[in-house]
Amino acid sequence: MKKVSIMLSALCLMAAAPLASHAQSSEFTLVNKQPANADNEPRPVFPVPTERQLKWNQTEFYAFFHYGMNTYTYKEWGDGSENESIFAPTAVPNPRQWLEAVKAGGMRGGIAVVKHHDGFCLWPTKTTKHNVTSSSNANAKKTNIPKEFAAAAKDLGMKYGFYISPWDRNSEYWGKKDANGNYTDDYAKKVFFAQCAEMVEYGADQFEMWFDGATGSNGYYGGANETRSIDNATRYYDIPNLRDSIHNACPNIILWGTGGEARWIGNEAGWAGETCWSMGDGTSGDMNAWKWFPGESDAKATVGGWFYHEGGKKVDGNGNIVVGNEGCKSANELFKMYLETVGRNATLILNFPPNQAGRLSDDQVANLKTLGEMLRTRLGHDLAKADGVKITATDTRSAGAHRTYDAKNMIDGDSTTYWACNDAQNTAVITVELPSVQTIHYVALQEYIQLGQRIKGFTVETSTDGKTWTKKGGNIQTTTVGYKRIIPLNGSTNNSYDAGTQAKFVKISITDSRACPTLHTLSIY
Ligand code: FUL
Repeated sequence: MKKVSIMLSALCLMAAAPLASHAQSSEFTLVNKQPANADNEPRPVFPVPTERQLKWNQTEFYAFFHYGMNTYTYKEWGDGSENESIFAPTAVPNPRQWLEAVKAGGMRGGIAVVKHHDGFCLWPTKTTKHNVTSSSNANAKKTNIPKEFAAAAKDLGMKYGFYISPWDRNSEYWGKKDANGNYTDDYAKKVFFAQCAEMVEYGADQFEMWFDGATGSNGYYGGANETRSIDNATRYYDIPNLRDSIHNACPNIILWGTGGEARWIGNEAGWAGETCWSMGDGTSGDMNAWKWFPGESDAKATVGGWFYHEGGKKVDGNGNIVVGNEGCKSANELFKMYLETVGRNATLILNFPPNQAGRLSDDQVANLKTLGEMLRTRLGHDLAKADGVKITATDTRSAGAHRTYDAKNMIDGDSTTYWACNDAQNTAVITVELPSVQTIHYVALQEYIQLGQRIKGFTVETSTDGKTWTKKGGNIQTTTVGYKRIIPLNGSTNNSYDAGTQAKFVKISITDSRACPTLHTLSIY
């Protein structure tokens, strides 16, 4: 394995370089020198995504795997005092089986929890004894989740990343203060940075590192058994430095949540707002926010907790084990979540918890197969890409030296070519003509977000003859598009796959946009 390390010392060299002296910069004037625009590309509407945010968005649908100490204690949050031998897998955990199952479910990657709030590390870390090697169980000693997970993902051609809980209820250093009442940096330096660096060693091609936002409560804390909290997670974990270091080692990684590069969608129920900007916060974002901050929806594919609790057992508020709910949500429910997240300009990270044998249960695997088939049947065959399809737009930007902005760029299967209007043209009508009347269920649109998220309003209509048009999408707000928007033509995400609509023509009218609209893909299913 190529050793990639985060060099803490290098961070010290990042102090601001001295600025050029004013005496030398007398030629500095406010002349607006725009670079030549030979391709006549539209000017970006800021903010725009970074290259790594763009790549991350393309992952769209990926899995979460909550596995660890809690799998054996029936808890959702361990307090960090758990004896390591409680972690006793009945077989060596098999991350390859997890990834194969979610791949069949239509997912492009996954994120494995390698340390939850209880601080127990699912790899042989040098940072704490509270890890797999300290368990007396033979299968635990052979466990190395990040290593096996990364290897399997690479082999299966999937994206991968890790969840490392910043909050650590086992560590003596977490939330510790010095004699003056100031937080020490021991936890950030000795534990958290070091653990992130160990993760980085498992692969430079990770796509996301997941830092949740929990900021403390009671815990073991090295035996102190007290309540601790922190006041500012970004400062306490020194996130700006950590982020730069990780980016240096893993150029395509984005740091989720506390890491500041993608946002929580505001609920764990698997839905984003029908209006959803990649800026701002929460379910809908904010068109006027300054920073590109795309939404990710974290949701559970099972009823019950994030962790698998054999037999539905869970620990109640009094510390007693009771039998709760467990089992899979139906594939239909998961498909609805997909429409309401991936179909609304967010990504979906869907949790599948491995059991005490370190495997996904047979019912989860079967459910994933059903979901994968549903996705392939319903959204796997784009009718707009068939031979003989015609597409026109009421406005087409003038071509540049190496680029055209023709409507056909939306159906060429190439996400680097796009249709755009001329400047100051914020509305347009796009019409697609299929070779014959067909049964259709969904229309999907994708903006060329490299130039910013622009579209503020659109409508979808269909026709069999190109003369009589019917508005589609029911009462769904057809406002934003963003990275991807999928409109069920019957207006229901709940029961979107009915007998369908008969149509030869599909018309998209863009009714409002922050600047001339762009679209790289229009799909019909
Ligand atoms: C939260 C945690 O507190 C939960 O246990 C779970 O891991 C969820 C995905 O993130 O912040």
